[in-house]
Amino acid sequence: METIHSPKHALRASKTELHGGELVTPFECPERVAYVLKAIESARLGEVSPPDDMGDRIIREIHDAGYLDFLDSAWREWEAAGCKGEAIATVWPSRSMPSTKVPDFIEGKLGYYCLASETSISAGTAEAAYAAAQVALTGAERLAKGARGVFSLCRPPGHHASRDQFGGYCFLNNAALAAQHLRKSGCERVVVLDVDFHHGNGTQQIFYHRDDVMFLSLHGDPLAAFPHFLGYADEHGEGRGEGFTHNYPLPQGTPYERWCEAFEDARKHIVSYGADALVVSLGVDTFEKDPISFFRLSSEDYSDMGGRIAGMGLPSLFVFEGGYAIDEIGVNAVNVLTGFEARA
Ligand code: SP5
Ligand code: ZN
Repeated sequence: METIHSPKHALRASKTELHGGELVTPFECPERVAYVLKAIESARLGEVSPPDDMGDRIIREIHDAGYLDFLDSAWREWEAAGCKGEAIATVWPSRSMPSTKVPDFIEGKLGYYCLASETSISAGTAEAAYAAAQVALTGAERLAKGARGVFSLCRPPGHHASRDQFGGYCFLNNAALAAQHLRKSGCERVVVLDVDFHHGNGTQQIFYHRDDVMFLSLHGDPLAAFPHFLGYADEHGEGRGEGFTHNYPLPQGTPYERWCEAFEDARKHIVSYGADALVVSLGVDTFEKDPISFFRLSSEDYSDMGGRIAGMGLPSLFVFEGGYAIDEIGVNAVNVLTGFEARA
């Protein structure tokens, strides 16, 4: 299987994450990609190629223009305001302050365009996010040209980024961009299956009113897990999108057998939808040793997961999302891909 990868991911090297009331070194760090590349090599998965520059046409279809301008200028404006640390949102429009105005000052803009304050904006963040988007779009293009399986090794991840908000370590929604590119390249129906531990709130929001992209997510119950405010089982889509969103919130300690029950239900929806292509938001933070999550998958389970995904018989693009148990992140991600190839 071909991997698409850009060294520009390293431009995203934030020093701070707000975690348990402390500013810690982010879980979502550049070393994650180094470990995955090492595992790709050891497993002889296949060629690692740079992305093509696919431009910003699809990015502008998925994301809000004001939000994209904000991402481009946020770090500059933050520094110009004399701030010493990294850019962290501190105040939001909310139930009791429901203004929809976009403030002029960076502090207000951050609140407007941010959905979770653990994620700091630092120098180079926008450039890295743009490179990750190109990695996703290039993977989608390979699939559109006939590849059976491709791995877009995106970093920073994307599935928490909505049309106009960043957070959850995500800035541009790589999986949504890939799905949209597939739609514009001749696929009538595309499925995004999100197997990251966290609910893919951004992807769900982006496609919530559409029937041409089905979204399904298996994740830690938002009552207990980030992002808390989306991802419940009663969210099914709206308007034309009614019936094209499916959520599987799962409890603390979920073992692989229980995860598979949810997967098999999701598989039925995917097969009856009659999709032309599948985008997998591949996070491996479902791993038993993940430091911020609470499922109990083992490294071997990921090989089986890849086989089950291949069993759906769809051209599949794997878009990398989360996974923070650094020592095993590479083996776990690559197990999904080799498991897929063994059954494809
Ligand atoms: C892409 C992705 O996986 N993003 C995840 C973002 C999660 N950020 C907030 C996590 C809060 C975790 N609190 C867990 C406490 C564990 N003791
Ligand atoms: Zn995650």
